[in-house]
Amino acid sequence: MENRREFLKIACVAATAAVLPKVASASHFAQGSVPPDQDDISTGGSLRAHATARNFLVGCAAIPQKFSTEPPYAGAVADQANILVAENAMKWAALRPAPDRFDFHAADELLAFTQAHGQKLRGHNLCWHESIPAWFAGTVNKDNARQFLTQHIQTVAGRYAGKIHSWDVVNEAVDTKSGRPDGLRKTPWLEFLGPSYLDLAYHTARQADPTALLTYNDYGIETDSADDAAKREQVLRLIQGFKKRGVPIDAIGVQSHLSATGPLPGRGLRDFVRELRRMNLQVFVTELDVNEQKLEGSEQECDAIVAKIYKNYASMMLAEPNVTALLTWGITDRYTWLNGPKLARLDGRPQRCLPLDANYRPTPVFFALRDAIDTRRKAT
Ligand code: 9MR
Repeated sequence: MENRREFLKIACVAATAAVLPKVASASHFAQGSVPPDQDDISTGGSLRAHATARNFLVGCAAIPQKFSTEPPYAGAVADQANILVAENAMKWAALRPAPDRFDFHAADELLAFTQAHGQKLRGHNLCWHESIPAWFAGTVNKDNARQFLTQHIQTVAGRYAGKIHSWDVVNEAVDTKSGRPDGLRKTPWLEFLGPSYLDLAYHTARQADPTALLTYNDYGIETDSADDAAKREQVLRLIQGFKKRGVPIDAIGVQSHLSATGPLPGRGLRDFVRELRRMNLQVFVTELDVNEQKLEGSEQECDAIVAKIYKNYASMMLAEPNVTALLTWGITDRYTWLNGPKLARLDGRPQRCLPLDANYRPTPVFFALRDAIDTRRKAT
């Protein structure tokens, strides 16, 4: 195993050097030092190096199955991130092939990768209404739901205890359109266990891994639209309830799936982040990307608009001291859910929504993000 890892490490660096002539390998900056002219990418300057020099966490969602089959992918993920999260490998659907069986293969591979490359790892997620295995519907019910939820959290969070930066314990539990006064989403967990399933999940996670930062992660809370403002309010109420009841919560994940043609984040989110700071909570930008599906214009024009949204958004968030991590939902346009069947651009061009394009070359998003990271004060 050790040899394989060593080989992978070397292969990754070599592949990256070959494919990414403009972006230097993170190994050049292993000590966190940044080259003198950070704007000259021909002399290096990965997102990782810039973030590390500022004690900031930058990273992306990763697909561990690609590490061994696609060295440039592994190289990019190693070079650009000091924190990773599994795009899918730690979800119930991936970990639970059968009610009585766990499969940690891909999740373990991701952990090994982060350890080999000196990166942190986020856990995503322990409790969600999506990505549930097919057997769930016919197996989990009112009588055994508590047992299933606690056993899952104990087993998964327990297995990785001490090795995870933060766990998205519950994902997307709020739905202001559910018609419920408490704004909770109607999910199987709510149906079987009532609202207390949330407290149960967080208490169980804390017990299973006392060192991971316990996070509540949600979307639709970013912009100044009335819908997003209402959902922020509801999330805040949920978190205030946690605090009041002594439920362990350390951070909020703001997913940040933005739209180039929709409302944009602004003062509402900034005030929300500040309110969370007063409550002693960290904030992570957990799944940043910009959907340009309906954006008209040439590739260059669209790139510029998308990059500007990244720059403004990341700069706004990084100006808040309790925002301590930013992850994009993928590293390369080659693998993004936004190029999936329902979200592809209407004109048939691929979306260019991530720091590296489909051939692992830096896009304007890369530079926008790096500039935003540079607005954070350097660690001394
Ligand atoms: O990008 C993920 C996609 O590959 C999966 O099919 C999908 C369902 O598990 O989840 C996507 O990631 C979602 C994340 O887990 C939670 N927030 C929204 C993300 C995009 O849908």
